[in-house]
Amino acid sequence: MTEKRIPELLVEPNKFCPGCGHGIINRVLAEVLEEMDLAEQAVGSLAVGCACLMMDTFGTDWIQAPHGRAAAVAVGVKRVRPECCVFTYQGDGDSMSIGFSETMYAAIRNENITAILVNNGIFGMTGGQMAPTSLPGQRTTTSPKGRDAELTGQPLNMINQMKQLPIGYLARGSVASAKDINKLKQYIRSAIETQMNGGGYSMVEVLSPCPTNWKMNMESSLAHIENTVKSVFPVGEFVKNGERTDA
Ligand SMILES: Cc1ncc(C[n+]2csc(CCOP(=O)(O)OP(=O)(O)O)c2C)c(N)n1
Ligand code: SF4
Repeated sequence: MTEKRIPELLVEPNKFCPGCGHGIINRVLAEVLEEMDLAEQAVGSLAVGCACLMMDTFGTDWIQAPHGRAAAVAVGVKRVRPECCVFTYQGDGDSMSIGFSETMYAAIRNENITAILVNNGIFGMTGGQMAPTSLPGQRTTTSPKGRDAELTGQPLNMINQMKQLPIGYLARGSVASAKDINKLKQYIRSAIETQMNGGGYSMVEVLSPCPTNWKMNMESSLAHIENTVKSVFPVGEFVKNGERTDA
């Protein structure tokens, strides 16, 4: 068996907690950008959260946006540098809570950017507070008795919010297994191909573990995604080449 080469874009070991899904997603994204020969043309837009730890270790060009505003900043970059491969990389607290409006309006306007939204069901960096995606009954530091959906609403499903829009590509993947990681790579590749072909807005949501704040080990956090999280947030492709796959 030949050893797999570490992508050159991963210039230093990542700084995420052991078992964090961000490290896997970083690796997949780096592989896709290198295989598509886009490493030099890629510009990432980051705002807040653990995602920002990749700024030092992932060797693309980066632009730092205010909390929630990564999509708005990415749109600005893409409009003035259309030859670049412009992507956002954000957690769910950042992109779906404070940045809900910016995330949605980039999709509503069918902006030609790629959004990678990491759904770990929690605000990771700030200590495990409830996120829009926290599951009913999920214990977090701000819902210690479990999320009460009567009081706080049901988890936000961004795919459902976006799939009726005239956009290019929409998928939800996961890092729960090797099979899922391979599919995730195809989804991210399809999203970036959509952008580079001028096909409009593309978004890939990724179900990802936060073992530190979920207070689980890596194995049980991956089993939790497989057995519980996926039943609320189904994985698959929902829009491809501008057409809904479930219509
Ligand atoms: C204006 C502003 N308000 C609050 C914060 C604090 N803050 C930092 S990261 C974060 C949320 C991160 O959660 P998420 O986007 O889910 O990413 P994760 O860390 O889980 O990957 C918040 C609220 C901030 N940096 N700036
Ligand atoms: S706090 Fe959670 S999301 Fe942040 S690096 Fe650690 S495991 Fe990952």
